[in-house]
Formats: sequence, C-alpha cells, structure tokens
Amino acid sequence: MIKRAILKQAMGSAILGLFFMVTCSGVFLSPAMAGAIKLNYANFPPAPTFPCVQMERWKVEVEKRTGDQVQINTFPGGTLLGAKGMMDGVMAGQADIGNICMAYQPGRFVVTNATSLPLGIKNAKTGSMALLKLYERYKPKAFKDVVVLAMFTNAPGNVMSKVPVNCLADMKGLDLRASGGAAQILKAWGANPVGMPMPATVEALQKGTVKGLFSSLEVMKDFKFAENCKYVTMTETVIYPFAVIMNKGKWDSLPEDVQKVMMDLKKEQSLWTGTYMDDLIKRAIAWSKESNNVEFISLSDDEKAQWDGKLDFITQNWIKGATNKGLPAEEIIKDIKTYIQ
Ligand code: DTR
Repeated sequence: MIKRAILKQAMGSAILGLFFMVTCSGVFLSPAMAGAIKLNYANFPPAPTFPCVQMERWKVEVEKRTGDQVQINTFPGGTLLGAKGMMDGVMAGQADIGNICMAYQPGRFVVTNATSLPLGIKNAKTGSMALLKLYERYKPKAFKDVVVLAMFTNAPGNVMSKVPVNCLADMKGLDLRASGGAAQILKAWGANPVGMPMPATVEALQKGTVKGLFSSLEVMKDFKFAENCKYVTMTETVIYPFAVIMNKGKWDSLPEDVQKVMMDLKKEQSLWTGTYMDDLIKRAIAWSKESNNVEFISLSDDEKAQWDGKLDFITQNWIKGATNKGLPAEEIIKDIKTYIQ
C-alpha cells in the first residue's frame, strides 16, 4: 500500500516536472513549434489538375520557408468548398485559403476578368504576370475582405471535339461545353454553349450530352478528354484568371514572419504556375497525339481573322458595362495590352 502511494507520488512529481520543463522551455507555447499554425486550403478541381498542383507546391514552399511552423492541409476536388461557393466560403472562414476561378463569376470580378477578354494573351506565363500586375495596380473592391496570395491564368482556350472543326461553318449548332465568359465566344462562333463546371464535363462527353468543349489543352491529358475528343481546333482564344485568397481574420492572426513568407511567395508562385501551365500544354499535346492519335487542326490566317473578328463586340460590351460601374474601363484595357506585349 505504502509502496504504491510513494510510487504514485513520484510519478505525479515527474509529470509535474516534465510539464514545467516543457512550458518553461517554451516548447509548449511557442508558435514556432512544428505545425503550430494549421491552415485549411480548399480547391475545386481534382488533385492532378494544375490548380491543385500549384496548391501542393505552395504548401511545400510555405511549410519549408516557415521552418514547419505552418502546416497546410489541402482539400482538392471540392471536398471542402466547390467552385461557386469558394469566395464566400473563404470569407466566412469555412476554409482559411481557397482557389477561385474568377471567370466563373463574371459580374463579381469585373476588373480582373478583363484579362479573359479576347485581347491576344499568348500563354499562361504572360497572362499570369499581366493579371497580377492588374490586380496590384487597381486593388479591386471585390478582394477587400480577403488577402490575395497568388494570381495566375490558364493557357489560351481551344476547341476540343468529337467531330472535326475546320471552319466556322463546322461550329454551327455544335454542343460544346463552356464556362463563364467563354459561352458568349462559342455563341458568336455559331456553336451551342452548354454551361457546366470542368469536372462535370467528363460524364457529359461520355454520355454524349456535349460533343466537345472549349478550354486550355492540358485538360486533354489531366481529364483524359483525348479519349473522347479526337480533334482539336487551334483557336488560341482567351485565358481564365484564377486567384488564391485567404480569410482576412486568419491572415491578421498570423505572425509577421509567416505573413512575410507568404507575401514574398506571391509573385514567384504566380510565375511558377504560369510557367508550369505552359509546359503542361506542350506535354498534353504530345501525349494526345502519341497515345490517342488526336488530330490538331490549324486555321489559315484568313479563317483565323474571321473567328477573331466575331469577338470584337465582347470587349466593347465589357467597356460599356465597366464604365457604367464607374471603372476606368479604357485604361484597364490599355494597361492589359501594355502588360502582355
Ligand atoms: N478554362 C476554364 C478553367 C480551367 C482550365 N483548366 C482547368 C482545370 C481544372 C479546373 C478549371 C480549369 C474552364 O473551362 O473551366
């Protein structure tokens, strides 16, 4: 009995001692403890797609550069927040960080969506840098309740289809999947745009609800669309702007050194993603040709001029709408044109 009581007392003081050691040395309380700051990062498309690849790269870099003070838990595939609810979800704190495709909400992100007008952005690297510069210059109100951690774009869109599209006449009445502002582009070309998020397109193509889609070509590989779409018409038209955003309250709660790591990474991450995307396009084209025998159709200069000419009204309409909202629309377009040269 006595022996057991002594043992109990000894164990008690050992635990107490350990507690003091831990707290006094700061290990328990210090924010520098590994993984002390946990952040949830939501993304809407599946893990192998480029928005999620850039998310994983950002996670690794932030964890490394903060000496593992920060631990980022990533949620691809809409497991935490979906495409449409991303912005509001992050603002409400359902996720600390989220990746939004701004083109899915044309009226909400008027300034940054100007980069998705047919202005001739040639690749994702140029698009990403122009988008970030535009954001930094105008600091649009749409972002006042969040902190922007990165901005990037995909590469220009092309027509991927089950039937060959050689000229505008071939587009007539063709059911093609599009999202956001791309719907009016397909309509102007005579096609029948069918709106749905990218992940839903896999089934729509298999079932034949749509005969193809309009987007950047990396999806031929990432979503295996090359198995259904044996033709690609190279229109090289318009990019989609994306942003990585963080909940403001969460940002304010972060130590300054962590905030610095993230801000220092903003431009680098944007550039990294644009470059990664451009490289991915090359690989997806090669893979589509080699493993799925996809035919790539280029338009003659005359034909291309006809396709482009059908889209002029889109920028004009945007200028009217943005001017009515009190935005310096002409200046925004001029700036984008300068940034992409
Ligand atoms: N073109 C847009 C955006 C987009 C391009 N590639 C991906 C991959 C995953 C999600 C979105 C996108 C679109 O058509 O949705």
